[in-house]
Amino acid sequence: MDQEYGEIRFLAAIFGVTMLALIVAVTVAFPSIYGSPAAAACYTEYVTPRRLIDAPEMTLVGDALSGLPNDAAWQGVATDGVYWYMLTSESPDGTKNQIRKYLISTGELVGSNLDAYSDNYRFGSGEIIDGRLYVAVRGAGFSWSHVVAYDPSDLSVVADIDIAHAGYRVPEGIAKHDGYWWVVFGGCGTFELENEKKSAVIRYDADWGNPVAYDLFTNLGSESGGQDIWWSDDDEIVTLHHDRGALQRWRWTGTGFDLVSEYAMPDEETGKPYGQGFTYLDGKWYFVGRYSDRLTEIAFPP
Ligand SMILES: [Ca+2]
Repeated sequence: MDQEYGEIRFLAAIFGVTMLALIVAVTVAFPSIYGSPAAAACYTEYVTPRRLIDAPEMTLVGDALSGLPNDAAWQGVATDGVYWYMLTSESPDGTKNQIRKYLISTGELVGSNLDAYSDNYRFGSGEIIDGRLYVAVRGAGFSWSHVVAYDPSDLSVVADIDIAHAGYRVPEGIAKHDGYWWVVFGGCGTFELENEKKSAVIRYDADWGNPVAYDLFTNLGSESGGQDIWWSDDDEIVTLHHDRGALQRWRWTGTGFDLVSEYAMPDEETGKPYGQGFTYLDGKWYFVGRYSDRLTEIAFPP
């Protein structure tokens, strides 16, 4: 009897060691199963939100557009200097993804695509880059992240690009800088771990290959993630954090982003801070007023 147990235990031990070796081998050979190393960190680590203490306040200057149709300014804005392109993922009639084009000089609505993408997905913000309107689009969960390009003249789809990167979700804004695409994501990790709000910037090659993730949450803690991105000056980006109601400047170090400074956003009329997409034109910053149906110029403090 004892000898039999001994053999069973020996075989069990051999089996265990073999399985362990197999798991290690598979993990090393196929790291993408668990996402990039940075993505893996999203799953395991909760970072306590850093408090926004004594941050300088951004200054409300005035509206560039107001009285927009309900929810037309829900997500983001892009511009080519002649037109504003207002992006929304909501509308009172239930249609999800809409683009409205306004002539900046007069504020006149000159074009729209009120069924710009499948209702199964949601627009984030976007920008005019290389003569196209690029919009970040998200699906539910982790596995679906796209960038969709529109022809600015008639707002028709000209390209639809899968940019999914394991562990990261909710692409919210797009920039192009130094020959790379830079997409800010609103979250990584799982909802269950309350890590869903960690934001990151993912860099892609010019052909959208070779994604490299740069987590921003190390500095910010876990809260609602990045809503838009803009490369400013030589080596800085600006991002905005939704529920946090704060704008951040980050300096590119060559290997990541260091937080330079943070600014508190003013409130919309509803009492909630401006916290969605934005754009930059002729030295001025413009933010969508999600709850107040407007586009507003807001300045950095002197
Ligand atoms: Ca934008």
